[in-house]
Amino acid sequence: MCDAGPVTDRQPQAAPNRPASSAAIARAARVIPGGVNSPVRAFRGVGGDPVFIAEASGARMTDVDGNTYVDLVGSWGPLILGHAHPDVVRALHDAAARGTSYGAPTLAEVELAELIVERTPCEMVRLVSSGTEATMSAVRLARAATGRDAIIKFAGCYHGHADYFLAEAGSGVATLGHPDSPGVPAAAAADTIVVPYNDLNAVEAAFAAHPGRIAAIITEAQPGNMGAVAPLDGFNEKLHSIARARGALLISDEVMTGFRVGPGGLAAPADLYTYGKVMGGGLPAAAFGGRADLMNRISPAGPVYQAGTLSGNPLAVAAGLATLRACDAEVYRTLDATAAAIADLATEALTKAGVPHRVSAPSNLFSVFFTEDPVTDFEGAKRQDTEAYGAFFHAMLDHGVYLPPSAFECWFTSAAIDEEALSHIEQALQPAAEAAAKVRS
Ligand code: KE4
Repeated sequence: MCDAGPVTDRQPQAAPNRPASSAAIARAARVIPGGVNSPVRAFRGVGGDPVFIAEASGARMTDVDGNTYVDLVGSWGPLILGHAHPDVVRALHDAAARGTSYGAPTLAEVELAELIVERTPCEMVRLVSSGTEATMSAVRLARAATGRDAIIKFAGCYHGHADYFLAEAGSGVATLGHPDSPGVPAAAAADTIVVPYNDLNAVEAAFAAHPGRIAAIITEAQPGNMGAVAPLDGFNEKLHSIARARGALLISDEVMTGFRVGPGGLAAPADLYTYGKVMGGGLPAAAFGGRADLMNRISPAGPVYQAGTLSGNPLAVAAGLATLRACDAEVYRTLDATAAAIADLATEALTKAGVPHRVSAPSNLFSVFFTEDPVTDFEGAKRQDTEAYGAFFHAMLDHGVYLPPSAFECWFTSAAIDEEALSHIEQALQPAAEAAAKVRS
C-alpha cells in the first residue's frame, strides 16, 4: 500500500448526471459515424454514452456538464505532462503567431528529428502525422528493403488501421491472415501472418512455413492494446535474432511506449522503430526511423515513396519539442511512482471487495485484468471479465476518475497527477471495486 498522502475533505461525487453529453452524442451521431472520430471513444467496450470534454488542465478534464475527472487516459498517451502544460501552450502560441504550416522544411522539424535520434536507437527518422502512417511506412520500407511481401504480427497487438494490420489469425498458427474488418481486401490480409504474442515457436513456425517470403516482424515493444502485457524475458531480443537469421527485419512499434516508459522508450534492439503520441504533445505528430542504410531508401533520398502534407507541421513540432524537452528525470520518476501507487491502490480496493483481478504493470504503462490468471497473450486477455470492468469503469467515472473505456487498453499516468489527485483516485476505487463485485455476484 503506498502512502497516498493526506485524505482531502473532497468527497467522491455522487453519480453526476450528464444531460449535455447525452444531447451531444445524439447530435454528433447525426453527422459523424457513432458520434466519434475514433471508435474507442464511444464507450462501446463499457456501455453507456461517452462524456464530451469541454476543457482540461493538469491532471483533470471537465465535461460539458461541468463534471471534472482525474484523467488516466491522457488522450491515449500524448499528455504525459498533463493537460495545457504552460511550456506547451506557450510554444504553440509562439509557433501559431509565425504561421501554422508552410509545406516547406523548417529548422524546428530538424531539431525534433535530432532529438529523437539522440534519445532513441534511430540513426535517421521521417516525421509523419499519425502512428498508423508511421507503422504502414515502416512496413513498406521493410518490404522494399527485403523484396518480400509477408509480415508477421501478433494477435492483440494494434499498429493502426492500415489494411494489412486489420487481419486476424488464420486457422493454423502459421497460416496467412484474413480480414477482420469489412473493406479489407482478402489479398491485403493474405500477406499478414498473425501469431500468438510471447510465442517464439509460432514465429519460427511461420518462417518455416513461408521460407523467403517474410519481410518483417512487427511488434509492440510492450503491448498495450490488449491491456498491458509484458514481453517474456528476452522476447524482443530473440525476435530480432530470429528476424536477422531469416533475412527479415524487426519493426518495434513504440507509438505507445516511446518517450513514455523512459526518455527513449523501451529501445529494444530492432531494425526500424515507430513513434507517436508523446512526441506530439497532443498534436498530430509521429515518426518512423532506424538504421540509416534503410531510411536512406525513403524518397527523395531513395525510391520508396512516402509523403504527407502536414508531416513535420510547425505547431505539432513545437508541441512535441516542448513536451520532450520538459520530460526530464523527475518526470519519469513521477510517472513510475504514480503508476505504482495507483496499481497498489487498485489491488488493495479490488482485493478488499473480493474481486478476482490481476494488475499487469511491466512499466508505468499498466492495466488491471479482471481475471486471476496470468495474462501473457491475447487469449489470456480475452478471458477477463469485461462486464465487471464495465461496472468498475462507470463507478470510477461517476466518482470523478476517467479510465480507458475498454478493458483492452492501458491506464496512462501523467506528471500532473499529484497527491490530491491520487487521494481522489483512492477514494473512488473502493465504491468502484464494490460495483465490480456486485456484477460478479
Ligand atoms: P494512430 O494512428 O491512432 O495515431 O496510432 C496507431 C497506433 C500504432 N501503434 C500503437 C502501438 C498504438 O497504440 C496505436 C494507437 N493506439 C490507440 C490506443 N490504444 C489509439 C486510440 C484510438 O484509436 O483512438
